Amino acid sequence: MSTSPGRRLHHRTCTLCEAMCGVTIEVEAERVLSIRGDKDDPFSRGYLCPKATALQDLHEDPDRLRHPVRRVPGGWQRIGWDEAFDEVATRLKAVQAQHGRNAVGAYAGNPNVHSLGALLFGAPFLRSLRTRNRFSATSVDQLPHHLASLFMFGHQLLLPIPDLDRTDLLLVVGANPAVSNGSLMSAPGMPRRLRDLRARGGRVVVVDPRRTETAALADEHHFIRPGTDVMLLLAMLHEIFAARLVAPGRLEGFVDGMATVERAVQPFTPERAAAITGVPADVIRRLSHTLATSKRAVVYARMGACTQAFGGLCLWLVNVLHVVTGNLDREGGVMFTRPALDVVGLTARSSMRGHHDRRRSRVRSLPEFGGEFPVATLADEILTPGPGQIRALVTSAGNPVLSTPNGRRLDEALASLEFMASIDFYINETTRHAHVILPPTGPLERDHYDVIFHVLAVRNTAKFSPALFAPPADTRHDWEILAALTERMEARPGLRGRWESAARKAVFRRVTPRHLVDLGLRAGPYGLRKGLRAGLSLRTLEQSPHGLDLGPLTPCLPGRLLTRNRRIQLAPETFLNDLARVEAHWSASTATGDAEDALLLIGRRQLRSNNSWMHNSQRLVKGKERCTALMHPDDATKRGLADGQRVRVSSRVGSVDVTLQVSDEIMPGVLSIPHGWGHDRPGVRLGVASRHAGTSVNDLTDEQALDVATGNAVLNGVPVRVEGIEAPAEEAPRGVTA
Ligand SMILES: Nc1nc2c(c(=O)[nH]1)N[C@H]1C(S)=C(S)[C@@H](COP(=O)(O)OP(=O)(O)OC[C@H]3O[C@@H](n4cnc5c(=O)[nH]c(N)nc54)[C@H](O)[C@@H]3O)O[C@H]1N2
Ligand SMILES: Nc1nc2c(c(=O)[nH]1)N[C@H]1C(S)=C(S)[C@@H](COP(=O)(O)OP(=O)(O)OC[C@H]3O[C@@H](n4cnc5c(=O)[nH]c(N)nc54)[C@H](O)[C@@H]3O)O[C@H]1N2
Ligand code: SF4
Ligand SMILES: [Mo]
Repeated sequence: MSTSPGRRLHHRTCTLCEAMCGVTIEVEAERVLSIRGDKDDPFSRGYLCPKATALQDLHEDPDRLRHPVRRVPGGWQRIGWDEAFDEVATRLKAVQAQHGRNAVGAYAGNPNVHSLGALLFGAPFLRSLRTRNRFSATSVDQLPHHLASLFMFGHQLLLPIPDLDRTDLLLVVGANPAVSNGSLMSAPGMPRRLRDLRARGGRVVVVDPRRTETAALADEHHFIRPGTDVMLLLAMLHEIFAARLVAPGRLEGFVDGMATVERAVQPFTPERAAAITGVPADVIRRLSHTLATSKRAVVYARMGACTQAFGGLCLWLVNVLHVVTGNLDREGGVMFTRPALDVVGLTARSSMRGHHDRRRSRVRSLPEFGGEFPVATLADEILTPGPGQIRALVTSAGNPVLSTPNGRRLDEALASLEFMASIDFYINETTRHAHVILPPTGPLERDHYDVIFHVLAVRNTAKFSPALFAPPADTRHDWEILAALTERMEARPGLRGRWESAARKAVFRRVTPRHLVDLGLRAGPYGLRKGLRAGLSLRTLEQSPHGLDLGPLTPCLPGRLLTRNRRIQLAPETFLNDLARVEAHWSASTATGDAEDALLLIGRRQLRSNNSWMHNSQRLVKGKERCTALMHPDDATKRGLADGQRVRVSSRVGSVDVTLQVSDEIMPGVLSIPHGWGHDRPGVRLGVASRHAGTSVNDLTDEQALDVATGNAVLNGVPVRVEGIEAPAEEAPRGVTA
């Protein structure tokens, strides 16, 4: 692509979701002229979704903070960086001096993983807080995936990644990659990849309570009652054992627990599963046989399967299915990546391998995972008096008021804190409670390398994105903010303390994210130490601005296993023991029956929305109203409700008013509302988002509902009731909000 004089082209990776699309940005001076898909990016090959252009909106957004602010009566006051850092550290230390270390809590949100600086400098900062009260978005997201990997393969990041481009069968359970563009499966251009899969004779089967955008690209779709996937997966295993279809192949040489699993799944027949899931027994049998007899097959389970009451069991069973059918570590099955910066290798002997249930949370006695407690109990820890109560909080790149269950209660809890600081560039539903906000530079103003998402990608590639724009005067990157706070939190009085902090300062001044990426690349599997040929370093990577292709995934077991005996653990105790809960759950709910008028609430991601924080882009929110409740026509008729009317949806924890959308794409008995909306709270400074406020589905989700085995939140399958709050409109008003 050529460009006229004065204009230049810049290539980088889009950091908004996990797909890692290559973008080509045309700029003139400090102005973005266009954002296009980079055809020369070996991974995304020109694909882009509509969110990429919002990188420009984010860059130019007048609501985005560039300087620290302090909350004062009636508004916010700009303050200097040093003053802000000093105030945060002093206030946190004062709270700890008075109430103990654990009186300070921390919450880390999703974009931390998309920011190189935040990812690399977040851990030392958290350590400097010396608190047990750590929380993150992991426990409203992928926690069960990590736990299953930790127990079965020995490292929380040894996540089996679908070999999407070579498989013959893709069974999608509770994921909508056509919209989300894949998660724990970075694969830009999902619609094309799914079409290619079918064009080469493969099949795509979707199991989902909604006929999704992914289902529209699939061969088959089956409705499943929310929260019942565990039964489906158990029955599939039952059938595979019963029909003697077990064929682990070469895996057999390093698998422990096969007989235990066979015994464990014995009681779960397809007939029993059919009654609970709504998926007919003959379909369950057929899917099991197809999976076991396909040459190369993948079961891909994501948010719908893991943010439910048996999320841990579901992700365990998915791994087991891959092992018993021989699809783990096989081309066209699921494999482990060989990333240029190999976080798994680098942390194999550290506590970052992962751990679980080393301690319990104070109020509800919930297990930690990786040193974090379930975020569903954050409000409890703030609101419940006693030693260890959280009285001050630091949030970083997170919006838990909109993203965690019973967000309304957390909203109230945050208002009661003695002190709160947020590292974030928006004043949103969460950060409006902060006393000090420290805004980092935006995504176009900093260097980027995907430390995590290359580990999760369907192909081994590597790409370094230098900053497009120099950061404006007197702004700070995420990592500079974190380093400055760490320095101050670690500072101790006395001569020795001063010496230590000078040493720390010297280190932080020299070590930048660039250095760390360079070190990581050199130490990695393609690094310099491999023979005499020039290997990968930051410099060689920078010579390939579109990114480097390092080839397809390749088998690597048993060599890469990190379990104690270097064998796959097919039957971890935590999961085996949890099967009793499955039995108890369904015998109890058959006995009592679900409340007659209850619907089961599920979520719904949307192409032009990104969790809670991209609604301030006019081009993403324009058009018809998106935050609607989807209901099946039969359920609407039963309640005398019509498309387009306002309804009140209530759960145990609260109620919200929302516009009804009647459609047979949703299963009868199920209601779907997207998350991340609800921008009409006082004090929020998001001009565009507030005009398209919507309502927060997490004012309905229940913080008491948890996958207790793992600590993950239940965001899908929440019982709700729906009633009309006004007469059906003559003409549906939906679509006039733009
Ligand atoms: N456009 C867009 N892309 C995104 C995001 C975004 O907000 N917007 N967010 C990013 C993030 S942080 C993540 S984690 C990923 C998530 O990526 P995905 O997991 O692919 O996204 P979801 O749309 O949440 O998909 C969950 C699916 O599960 C279904 N479901 C709900 N309950 C059940 C159930 O009980 N059983 C079954 N079988 N299915 C169920 C839902 O109908 C939905 O289709 O997406 C990422 N990409
Ligand atoms: N009901 C329901 N709830 C859900 C989900 C669901 O499917 N259903 N999905 C869950 C999932 S998968 C996720 S990942 C979570 C997300 O939950 P969170 O991570 O808590 O929330 P986000 O909406 O991603 O908010 C991100 C925040 O980071 C800020 N930010 C963006 N970029 C940067 C940056 O580079 N640096 C800093 N410091 N800040 C930045 C934004 O301004 C915003 O305030 O939501 C979860 N909640
Ligand atoms: S799918 Fe969209 S948001 Fe995700 S990386 Fe690609 S362009 Fe960015
Ligand atoms: Mo997520």
